[in-house]
Amino acid sequence: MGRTRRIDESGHGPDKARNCTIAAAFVEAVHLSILLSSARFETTVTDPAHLPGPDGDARTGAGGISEAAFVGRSNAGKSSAINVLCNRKRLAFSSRTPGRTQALNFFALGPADAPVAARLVDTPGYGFASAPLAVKRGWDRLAGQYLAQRPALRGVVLVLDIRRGLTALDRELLQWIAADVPLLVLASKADKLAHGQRITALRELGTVLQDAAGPAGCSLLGFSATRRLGVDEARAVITGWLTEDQNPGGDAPADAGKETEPEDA
Ligand SMILES: Nc1nc2c(ncn2[C@@H]2O[C@H](COP(=O)(O)OP(=O)(O)OP(=O)(O)O)[C@@H](O)[C@H]2O)c(=O)[nH]1
Ligand SMILES: [Mg+2]
Repeated sequence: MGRTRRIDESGHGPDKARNCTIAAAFVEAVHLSILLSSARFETTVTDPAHLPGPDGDARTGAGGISEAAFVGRSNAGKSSAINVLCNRKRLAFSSRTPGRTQALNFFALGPADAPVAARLVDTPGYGFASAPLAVKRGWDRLAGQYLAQRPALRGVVLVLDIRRGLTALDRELLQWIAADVPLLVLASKADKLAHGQRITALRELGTVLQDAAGPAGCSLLGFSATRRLGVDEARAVITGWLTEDQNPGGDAPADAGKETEPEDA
């Protein structure tokens, strides 16, 4: 049973120590954005046999290159989220045409002149009505297999439209994710809702996710690529996943992707 942690959209602490908190948060945000800002396109994969390596230990992935995958319904905002998190305009292609991303797109992280330090993976959106059956089967074969069997996978970012909530297809998607892989849910397009509606939607989602998320835990964030809501908090969680192996018990947030205490604004 997953426990859901909601992170305050503002990311700021109590007013008393406000200046200090903002300064510390700023330094932390800059630090965390460095790894993601180094993102560059690495490869497109349409056949699971061609996934990039090296993958470290075949069973545990230890010693391999850590990966974080972005999943969600078509048009939910996955590619837009990758772009804003990496502080880039067109790293991953966002589109008004549903189903635009029909492959796994790998983005390498870390210094360009050094071996790849970590990866982000943009997956094909699911659930667009006009998809032929062959495309739907192709999703299972490619993204489904990748999610279920990739030892390098350190975390999954589920992007959903805050106005739709967790749909039946999102629930199906959650079944593909291995039990020990943590989840970050970005309730995206939060700019489309007024503040009060946003809080209500997040509260409802938090409740639903407590039952739906796996045992590795789940974090929930209100998110907007256009208004840059939740960006620093999402970076902290994802960078924590990707740097965990290099820095056990170090800078990464100890509770990233795990915790509890729903908090309301
Ligand atoms: N208002 C608003 N629009 C957004 C946001 N994020 C994405 N969009 C828009 O939603 C549409 C789809 O965004 P994408 O990032 O391409 O979505 P996707 O999930 O990658 O879609 P597929 O690749 O087809 O699965 C685009 O027109 C984006 O500009 C957001 O936070 N707010
Ligand atoms: Mg896309």
